[in-house]
Amino acid sequence: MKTIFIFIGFIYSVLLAGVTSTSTSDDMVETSVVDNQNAPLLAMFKMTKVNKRIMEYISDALEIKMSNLVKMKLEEVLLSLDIDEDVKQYIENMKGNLTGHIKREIKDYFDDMKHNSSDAISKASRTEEENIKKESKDYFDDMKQKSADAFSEASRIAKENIKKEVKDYFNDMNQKSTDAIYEARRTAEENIKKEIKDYFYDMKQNFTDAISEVHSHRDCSDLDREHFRSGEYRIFPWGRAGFNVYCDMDTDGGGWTIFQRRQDGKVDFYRGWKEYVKGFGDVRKEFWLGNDKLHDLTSQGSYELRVDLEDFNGDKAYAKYSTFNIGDQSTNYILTVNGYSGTAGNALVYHNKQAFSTKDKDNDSDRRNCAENYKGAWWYNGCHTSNLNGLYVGNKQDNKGMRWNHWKGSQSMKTTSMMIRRI
Ligand SMILES: [Ca+2]
Repeated sequence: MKTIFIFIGFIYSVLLAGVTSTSTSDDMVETSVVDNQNAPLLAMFKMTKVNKRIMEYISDALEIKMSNLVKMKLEEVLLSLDIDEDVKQYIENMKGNLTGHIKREIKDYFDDMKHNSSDAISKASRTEEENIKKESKDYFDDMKQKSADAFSEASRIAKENIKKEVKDYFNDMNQKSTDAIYEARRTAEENIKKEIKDYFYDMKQNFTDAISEVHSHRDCSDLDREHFRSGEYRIFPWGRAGFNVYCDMDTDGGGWTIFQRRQDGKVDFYRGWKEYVKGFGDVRKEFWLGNDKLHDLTSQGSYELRVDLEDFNGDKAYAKYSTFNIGDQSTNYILTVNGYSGTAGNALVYHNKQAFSTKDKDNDSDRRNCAENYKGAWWYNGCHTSNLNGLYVGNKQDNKGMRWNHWKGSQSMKTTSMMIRRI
């Protein structure tokens, strides 16, 4: 048993002291051991000589015993170290240190991070700004270019449109001009036609005048009735200085020289002696040719008279006298009329052999001033059965009007004409 303890002591001392073993020779082992009196011993073992059985026994026992011993001894050591407090303290210290360190490190880290970040951000910002600036510039350059292009394109399109509009405008203008020119030309043509017509009419008139002059037409009856139409012509009674008259070349065979016409009341017929002697109005419209002319004309030969009447109902009638003559001024233009025929009745016979009277020269056979009473100028007797130079009173019955008693009584006429033709 004592040997076993020696071995145990030997193993234990090896464990605790870390004693080195040294090989001497062959299988001889020399090692220091401590006995149970704590005396150091030096033991020499010849391992080949240890009984194999002992070796096994020792091995098993050692294993069990060592295991238990180590366990026990470690627990004792751990208990003796008062490990709880120490570890706690250590951990606390470590924790404190670590916390501070970690805090510092974290702060540093974040400071660093922040700094780096700031720098990064700053740098990034600067870069970004640069980039943005550049991009903006590029963008605006691009926009500018695009705008320029767009503007250029717009300008081109606008130009095209303007060109087209101008073209259209000019086409339109051209069309309008053409139309205007056409219209102007048409109007001009019409005017020219009219002017030519008027010109030829005047030429004809002048020609007629010339012919008249050459042939010394004494009145309208001298005009060639096959070649001359109704109109104004110059005649030369007695070969004296001529005057213009209106020739009716249509009615009743034509060749009639008209000396009185009324048609619308535009000319005042209530006039004095001198005017009736000289004549007034327009031979193409309303007029009295004049007593002197009537005398000159009717003294050239034998004349017939035709009186045409129309009332406001459109009724027409005529009175024709195969003898008609007007005396000279010394007779006060005395009327000679005979040989009635026609449809209007003989309303002049009552005035046969009567002098001409005006409001200012009473040559009638009545104690009254017939011209003044009946507002006319006529060969009044006492006073009248016809009054064709009376007032233009319109469609009504009035003895002061243009009446032809034997046809419509006191009804005033709408139109009248008196004309002569040499027989
Ligand atoms: Ca009288």
